[in-house]
Amino acid sequence: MSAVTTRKDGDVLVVSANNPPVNALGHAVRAGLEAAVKAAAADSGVSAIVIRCEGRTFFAGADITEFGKPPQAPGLPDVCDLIEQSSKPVVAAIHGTALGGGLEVALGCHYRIAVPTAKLGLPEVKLGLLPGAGGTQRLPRVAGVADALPMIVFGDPVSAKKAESIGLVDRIAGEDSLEADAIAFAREIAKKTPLPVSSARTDKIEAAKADAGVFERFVTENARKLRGLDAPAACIEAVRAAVDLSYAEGVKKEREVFFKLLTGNQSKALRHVFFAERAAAKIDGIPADTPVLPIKKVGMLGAGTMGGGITMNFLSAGIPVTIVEREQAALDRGVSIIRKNYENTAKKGRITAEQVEKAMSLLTPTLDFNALADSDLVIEAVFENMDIKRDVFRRLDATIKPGAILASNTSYLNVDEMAAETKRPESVIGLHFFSPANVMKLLEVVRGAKTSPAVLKTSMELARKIGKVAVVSGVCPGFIGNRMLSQRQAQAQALILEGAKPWDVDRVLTQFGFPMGPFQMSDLAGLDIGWSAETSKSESVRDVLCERGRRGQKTGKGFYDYDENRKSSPSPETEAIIADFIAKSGKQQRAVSDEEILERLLYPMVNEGAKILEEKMAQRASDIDIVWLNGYGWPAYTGGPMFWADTVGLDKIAAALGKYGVEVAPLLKAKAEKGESFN
Ligand code: 3H9
Repeated sequence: MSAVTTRKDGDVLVVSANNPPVNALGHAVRAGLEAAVKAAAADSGVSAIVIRCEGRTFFAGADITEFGKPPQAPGLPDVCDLIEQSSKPVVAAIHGTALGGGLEVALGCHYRIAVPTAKLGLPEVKLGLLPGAGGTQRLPRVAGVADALPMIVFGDPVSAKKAESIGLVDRIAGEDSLEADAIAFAREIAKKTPLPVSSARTDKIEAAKADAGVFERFVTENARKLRGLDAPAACIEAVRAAVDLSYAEGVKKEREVFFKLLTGNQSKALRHVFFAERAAAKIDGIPADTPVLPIKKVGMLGAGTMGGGITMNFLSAGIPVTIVEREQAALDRGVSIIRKNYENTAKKGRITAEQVEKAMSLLTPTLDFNALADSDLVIEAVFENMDIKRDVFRRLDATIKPGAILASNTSYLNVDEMAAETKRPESVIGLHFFSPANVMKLLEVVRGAKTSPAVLKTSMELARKIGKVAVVSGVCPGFIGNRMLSQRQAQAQALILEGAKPWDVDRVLTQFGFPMGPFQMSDLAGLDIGWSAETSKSESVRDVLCERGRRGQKTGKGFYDYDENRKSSPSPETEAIIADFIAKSGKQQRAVSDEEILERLLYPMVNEGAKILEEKMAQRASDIDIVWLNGYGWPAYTGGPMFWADTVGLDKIAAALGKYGVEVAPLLKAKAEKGESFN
């Protein structure tokens, strides 16, 4: 079937695109649109044109898979221009999501009609790009600079209603009568002259010219969000050109910047992330017809910080949860924290009071373990200790109905050992949520040796339902994320014992793009997690810090000193403690360069990632990237550790690891020697 077909409804030519799944504007679609508009021009029986899409959505953008390949005419900017130059009015009929190039096509049209549930946006910035088919020039002219700026710079879509209020949509159609309403609309405006041509409009540009501070204000207000990124700054620049320059000059500028961004590393990385996220949802080695088990009731064992956070994910998705604790006080505390979290979100206006009550009404707190019996899935979040976990799995196996999934939220321990305590190891899986579990996007789905395909597939589907980005991991200590983190932690400790200062280590990582470094992270989490005053023997810097009451932000001091506003400053006491350790070891403090800090923190992680791949603990290198991007704040514009390693060069990394005395993983070594990459 061809990507674009036409039919006549009286004097209206209805142009329909059909390019599943999202009607991306690939070459065949562009060529089809061009041919249809040209045919309409030549046909005296046509007085207006409707452009619409089959399937679930209006054009969701340019075809991202074509980027980086030789361009094939007609280009999207030319198609948009051709539509705009049509002497017969063109109406865009929008349903689903009109995104990127899709919205640019709609902006090239003279009129736009949308169903109430439609969303319209220019998300190119999320791919490290800017709209490259006139979007940065037409949207400000149609919707005004103040509304166009955030749409282009942040890339979030707006609703049809909002679009109507800013002049981006001319009319709202019936949800189920878009095509008919669009044809009626086209007939109505067919004789109206002159045609509204987006690129020729000046009214809203004049208004922006009168408000000289609009760009400066926007930059100042959003400085933090834009840190480190190339594309948002380029977007602002392009919109500024829409105000300062003619349309033709503005478009020239847009195109120039688009190609610069397209070939830059940030966009390559962000496009990698786009496809990596989608690849992560796919499970290797299970039959396509594997069933998904119904999960209508969840049981949660443990109402602590993790248990409560995990519970909220299900409540928010409308799935009832029975939560079990051993003591009433702990249960009450857990439930009240859940409520408080919801109420805080409501205070910020992100959910309504009714939604708070709806979520809470789905929660059944109890001290009775047997109340979990009819759950479809039980997740345990009890203390991280194998003996305790083993015991819990024995009890779960004896209590929970057959066929139900038994999951552990362990962040480190062997899921197969837990499964071995049950008579249904095929139903046992690891669901490793990250703290705070109601906020963090990542879920490591740990596939045990005997986990059944149905249990695995169900867990992945469930993750999507509760808004998580799930990655399949094999069973190994720390799974994918924490296993790599421990390499970084070990190097961070080693670095400060050679002379690097904790604040230098943190600074190098934040400059790289992490939200915080390892020592800031320790101070935030509390240095005394897993430390005990009774057994502490001043054996590590951490021991001594804790012994001296420096237990992190909560005590006003840790690696850093904190003022009453929790603002940190380097601590002379910490520095002295570290110097003491170095002196006792008989070594000399030395100056450690920023370059060495960065290489020693990140290269061993890549090395561990290579081992994880080799052992098949991760399905693909890009899954490792997704773990680090969503669970640990690795900056997306570098693509994640494995993609980043490719851009650095595996030979360079292997050589540096050798220099620092780290044994190079065989897979990394082999790839480096052959000049290969991970992705
Ligand atoms: C652009 O437009 C540049 C222009 O300004 C200038 C040009 C000169 N291309 O996300 P899903 C695939 S840049 C190719 O799971 P959902 C996707 O990989 C573009 N493929 O569905 C997946 O494949 P698979 C600006 C695409 O329902 C499948 O479709 N536009 C594209 O959860 C289903 O996707 C954007 O950035 C594409 N543009 O969400 C919008 N889009 O099944 C990007 C999707 O093999 N797209 N695929 O894994 C989206 O945000 C979501 O896909 C959407 C649907 C919200 C539309």
